[in-house]
Amino acid sequence: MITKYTSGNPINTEAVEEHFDAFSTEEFPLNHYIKNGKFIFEFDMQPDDIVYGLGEAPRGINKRGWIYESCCTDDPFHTETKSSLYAAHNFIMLNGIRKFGVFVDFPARIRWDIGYTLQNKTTVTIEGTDFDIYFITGDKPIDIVRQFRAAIGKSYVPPLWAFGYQQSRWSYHNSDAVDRVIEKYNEAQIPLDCVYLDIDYMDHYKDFTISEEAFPHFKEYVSEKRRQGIHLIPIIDAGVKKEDGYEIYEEGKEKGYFCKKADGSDFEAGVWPGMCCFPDFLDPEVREWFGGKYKVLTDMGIDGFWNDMNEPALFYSAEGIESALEKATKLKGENLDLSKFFGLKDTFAGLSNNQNDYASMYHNIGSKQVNHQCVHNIYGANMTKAAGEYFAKEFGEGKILMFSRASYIGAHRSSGIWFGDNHSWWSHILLCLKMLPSANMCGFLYCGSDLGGFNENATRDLVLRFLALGVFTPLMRNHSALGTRDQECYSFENPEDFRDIIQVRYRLIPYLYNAFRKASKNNDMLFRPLSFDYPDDSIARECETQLMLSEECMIAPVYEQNAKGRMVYLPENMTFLRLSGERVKKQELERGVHYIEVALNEVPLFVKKGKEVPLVKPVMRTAELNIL
Ligand code: MIG
Repeated sequence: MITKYTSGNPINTEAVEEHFDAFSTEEFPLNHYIKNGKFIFEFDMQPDDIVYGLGEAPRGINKRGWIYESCCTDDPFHTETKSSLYAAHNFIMLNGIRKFGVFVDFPARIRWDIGYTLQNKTTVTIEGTDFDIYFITGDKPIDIVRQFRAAIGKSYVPPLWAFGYQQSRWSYHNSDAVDRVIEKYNEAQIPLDCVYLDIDYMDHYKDFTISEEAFPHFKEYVSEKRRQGIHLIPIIDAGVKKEDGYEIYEEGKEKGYFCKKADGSDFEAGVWPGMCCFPDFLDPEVREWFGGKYKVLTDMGIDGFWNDMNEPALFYSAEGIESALEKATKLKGENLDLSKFFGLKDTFAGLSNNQNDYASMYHNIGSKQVNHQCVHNIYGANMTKAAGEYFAKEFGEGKILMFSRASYIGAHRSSGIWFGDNHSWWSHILLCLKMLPSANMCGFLYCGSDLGGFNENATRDLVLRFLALGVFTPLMRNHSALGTRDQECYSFENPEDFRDIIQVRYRLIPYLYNAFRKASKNNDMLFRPLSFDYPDDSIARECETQLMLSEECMIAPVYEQNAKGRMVYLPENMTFLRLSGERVKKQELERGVHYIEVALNEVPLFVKKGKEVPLVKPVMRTAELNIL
């Protein structure tokens, strides 16, 4: 059962679709109080209780033992000591003798102290008093998730080809570079469906423009690639370059579509193109305008997008630079002692994503000026909604691939997400695994990490192991940062090993796509923690390195370097499959702990007794799969 409680005058985030009559928060069943204008609620936990939730967030599947913050943040260091990533997914669930879920529908900051200050207490601080809060009860965790998911509406389903293997890098600078990627994949006979265009395809990083020099005759080029079975997926950034004569900027300025400063002038901050203005996506008219701009690219045959920098990321503001330079000038010629030196360093480092800049940005909501900090966490979601609304109107559901970096619950209806700028670290294989079920609880089914890791240099074995997990993630994309070691499969010795892994993906696509659609239709999770399925099994309850996949499978990727395999726990008897290219090795394993060997070119998969997973012949493009 779901009960809604309303406090004050909440901003409508459109996260929840279903209608509920609201009660006053005075009746909210968890202990709560208001302090310094913040609404605080808390609950006790038994030592063995699990707390799930928060979607795309650092640390474990069990969120206990840390403070998290809902605050969409462009932070490329996903270390375990961070409190936020790019998303605000305000849903948590207690699983113990008591079971309940809580969704806090509030677009500004929330602090989740889940057993950090006091081991057995969760304290949630909502930074305001205007919000809706939903309290969800059920017998089992999955019941709670299904009810919540039914309330927030069906998850986005991408086209089938979005389940193909995708290659990205910041950046393939021109059409020759893109052609080379496709050729190399063809040469190595490694399947591929998409190649990504990062910011350099644009003319001076201006949204909805194409650099003529880098991609001459873009429309013809796109259709030529399509004839080769390849979809090109361009990036769209939230900031619009401030430049006289640039149509989008001129229109936005004239119609007053950009976020404002307190004095009514356009808010500006520096991002890739230099000074930018930021469309006020919270205004439906602005969404319609900006969403319609995607037509520039869909008219050229583009049918997939990734929306970036929409937390929004702000590198600097003119005011910030000015005061930093002033500070630096004052220090000129001085003996910089420790505090002065580090103060100076911090001043410059602190220019990006600075709270003072967010605080000077305003939105227009129903003709009221609302400070950005009050709605920060729905900005990116509304950028994505702008595009989603346009695509749905123009093409119908499920035709366009789209995923976003920033998100809020509700955006799961129109788009997927990717988990942003991770690192080529072994620990980030597990971070990806742990975010999958958490994101699924919040409605985000189409998701995945930058396979092989975005920042820093990857090793061959890391990319292979990462891909072996990526075989199962709906978004299977290898992406890496400018300046890092080449990370395409053919860049390493023995590309056949990579082919073996990626072919397994193509063998599984009909199964995975079907499981995905079922999960969307039934408000189900594609990935579940083992504790969902084996509630009385204490080892399963603790397991954070394996997941249940749909109704049939369990996955357990190898996540350590130089390991020939890993320990795995089977909560019941299962068939262990080692899949590699078209080869399948089968082994029956009993319930219990096993050491399994997995070669670098193998994908481990566990199938429950009495269940079947169909495998098809691998192909080079999803279009050859002959399904649907
Ligand atoms: O500040 O467009 O997360 O995937 O390659 C970096 C360049 C901006 C961040 C994205 C990343 C992308 C990169 N972008």
